[in-house]
Amino acid sequence: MSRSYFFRSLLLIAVLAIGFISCAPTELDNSEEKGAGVPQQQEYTIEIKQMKFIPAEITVHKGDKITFVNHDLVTHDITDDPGKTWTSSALPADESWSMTVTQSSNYYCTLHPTMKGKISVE
Ligand SMILES: [Cu+2]
Repeated sequence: MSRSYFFRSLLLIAVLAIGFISCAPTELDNSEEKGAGVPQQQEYTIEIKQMKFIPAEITVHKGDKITFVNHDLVTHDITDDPGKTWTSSALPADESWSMTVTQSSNYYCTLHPTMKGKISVE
């Protein structure tokens, strides 16, 4: 084996090794899903059944989406309590309504004020 051939081989191995090392952490990051970048929007469903919001209390992150589905035979609504700063308006049977959460809220149904729920933003 000549001296130059030996060094060329060594160089080739070094290049391959550097390539492998620089690739490896990227693959690790992808598999771990660190969530360090832009937060993903989570989607939640709150079902309205037998005059209740299910679940009645939910904890989400700002920007998450909540879809309310009315499984009852009667019309309900979902309205901020007590300020009424937002509302679904009337939600007939089998209809759904979605909102993007911006802040913690208590809410209720203006048609059946005993129906209450709570959204907490953590
Ligand atoms: Cu109602």
